[in-house]
Amino acid sequence: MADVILFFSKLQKGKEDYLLPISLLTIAAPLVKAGFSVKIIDQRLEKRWREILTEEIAKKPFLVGFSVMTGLQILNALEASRIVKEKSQIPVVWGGVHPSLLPEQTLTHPLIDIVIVREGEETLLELVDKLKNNESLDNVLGLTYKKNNEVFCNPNRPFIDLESLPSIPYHLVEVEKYIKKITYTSGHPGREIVLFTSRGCPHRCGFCYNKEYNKRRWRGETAQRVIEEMEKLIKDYQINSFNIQDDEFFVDIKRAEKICQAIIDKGWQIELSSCCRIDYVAERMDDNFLHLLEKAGFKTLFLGIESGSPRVEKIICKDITNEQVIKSMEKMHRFNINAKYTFMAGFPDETIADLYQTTDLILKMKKINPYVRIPPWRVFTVYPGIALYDLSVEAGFKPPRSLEEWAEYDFSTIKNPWVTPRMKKIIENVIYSIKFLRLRNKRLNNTPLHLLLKLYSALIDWRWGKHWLSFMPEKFLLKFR
Ligand code: B12
Ligand code: SF4
Repeated sequence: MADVILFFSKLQKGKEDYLLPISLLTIAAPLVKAGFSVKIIDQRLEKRWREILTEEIAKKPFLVGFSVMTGLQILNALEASRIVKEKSQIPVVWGGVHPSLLPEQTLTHPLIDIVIVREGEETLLELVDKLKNNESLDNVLGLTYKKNNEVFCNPNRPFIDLESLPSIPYHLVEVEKYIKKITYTSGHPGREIVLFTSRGCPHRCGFCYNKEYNKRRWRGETAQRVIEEMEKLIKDYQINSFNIQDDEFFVDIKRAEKICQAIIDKGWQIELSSCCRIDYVAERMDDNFLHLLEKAGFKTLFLGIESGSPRVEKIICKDITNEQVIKSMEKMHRFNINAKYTFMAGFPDETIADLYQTTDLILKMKKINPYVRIPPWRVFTVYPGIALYDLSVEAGFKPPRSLEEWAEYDFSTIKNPWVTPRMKKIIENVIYSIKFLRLRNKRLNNTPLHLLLKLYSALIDWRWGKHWLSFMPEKFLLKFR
């Protein structure tokens, strides 16, 4: 029997891209170290999850914990929580980004007993101890809970010293199922896994959870700890590609340098990818540093630009300039690291003129590097706790009032009330046509389609240059061809 059940619910309706449930593995680590047994159920992989959950509940664990992000994951976690509640008196505990940012609203739901706010490792261990010994929860930092139908919010727990955490108990899951055989890092065959080396971010982008969730505090593991973790994964699971999912890996440049140097010294032939800020490349990374990244195996860096309009950059507090974008591009162009420049649209107060400033910036970037990689734009979504939340409400966003409403919240379509039908068309047409800008890809040079695509790509360039993006009749012709 397991003392604690931890449940990772599905994020999407159909088939989904799944990564290791690190949130659950990391909170399981102190429990395992303290001698508690833990069972992880990943709904994404387990067709029989209902039966497994029911069997486990019958063994009377101390609690069942759920890791929850905003969106559909809530609905799936509610369905599983209902099974626990219908079949037992076992406490249902929710943790993760969504309940941490809205603990009281989350607890008004009758299926949830306890919310663990922010980092869960120490709080969960203390909670399990208290439940085991039938003690009061009054002094457990980081807990919000119900007692006699009244909600109590204990003070927050200070951020954890990452060095104090026990190593991740990978044996609790079937790691092989989470190893990507086509890597995200380079798109080539390999054995890739996710890796976290730090938490938080000191910056203040208005669309990001970080400012509220991590209070602009960045905490990094030491280079030595990171290398030990990688070594273990290489040895135990023959990993040769690491998809680093830190909020911002490069905050401590010296640490990043040490990690890269150690990889080179060890002679590992591995690939790496992560996010990185534009201003870091422009202002803090010299050619020696970029060369070191290349040598260590960095194949892809995701560089967030979001908008080409200085006015929008100000609204979203991105704190970068178009000059830094161009400067970082010129630098990256000299190295064999795939830079992917990401954009967003649909911010409150963004205008059509702002959107066209962004397309102009992209055209300028294409002049420097015709093969510049720009993934389809993302649409701004209002998440709990983000700095742009109040401005979004002022602009007409109706805040969901319950877990069910947050669950139905849809990030895949352009629904922000301030986005006019014309802006929506432009955004959709940019997202559609950016594929053709991207088709200027070296790999297509010798294909029979090449000439046709080159012609269409030139038409797209011309449209972008003329700001004629609200009407694209050929989109329908191509759709029905
Ligand atoms: C990997 C990842 C994904 C993966 C899924 C995760 C997986 N395992 O498969 C994929 C790629 C599928 C994904 C998708 C999306 N993601 Co995502 N994702 C992340 C990312 C980069 C890492 C998550 C992670 O594992 N962190 C590491 C662990 C250690 O941290 P943690 O999850 O916060 O867990 C700690 C605490 O929260 C707590 N905790 C967590 N769970 C539990 C459970 C219990 C019981 C307890 C006690 C404690 C606890 O303890 C943990 C350790 O301290 C985060 C950003 C980040 N760096 O964290 C964004 C992030 C979570 N994602 C985010 C978003 C917005 C999305 C998308 C909506 C994006 C989109 N537009 O499509 C989608 C869809 C999500 C959905 N709801 O359907 C937002 C969340 C915003 C929100 N309010 O929920 C984040 C914060 C990114 C951001 N900067 O805004 N994501
Ligand atoms: S978007 Fe990136 S840089 Fe901005 S606050 Fe979030 S993690 Fe930091």
